[in-house]
Amino acid sequence: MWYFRKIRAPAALILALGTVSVSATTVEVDVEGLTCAFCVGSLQQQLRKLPGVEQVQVSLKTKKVRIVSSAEHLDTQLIKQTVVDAGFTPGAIKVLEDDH
Ligand SMILES: [Cu+2]
Repeated sequence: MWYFRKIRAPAALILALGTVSVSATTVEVDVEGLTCAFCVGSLQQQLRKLPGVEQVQVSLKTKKVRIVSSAEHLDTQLIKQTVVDAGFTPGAIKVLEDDH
C-alpha cells in the first residue's frame, strides 16, 4: 500500500503542474530612462532573451518591469546588467512571488 502511494503521488503532481505554472519567480524592477514605446519594446526584447524568462511586462507609466521566470535561481545581477546594456538605469529589484 505504501509502495503504491509512493508511485502514484508524483504522477498526480506532474499532471497538476502541467496546467498551472507553479514553479515561477516574479520580480519587479524599477527602471530609469524609459520615455517612449520604443524604449519599452527594446528593453522587453533584451530581457526576453535571458534564460528562464517567460514573461516580460514593461510599464511606461510606472517605470517598472515585471519579469516572470521559471529559472531555478533568477539572476538579479544579470537582469540589472541587461537593463544597463539596453541603455537604461536599473533601480531596486523586488521579488513578488517565489514558489521555489
Ligand atoms: Cu524611447
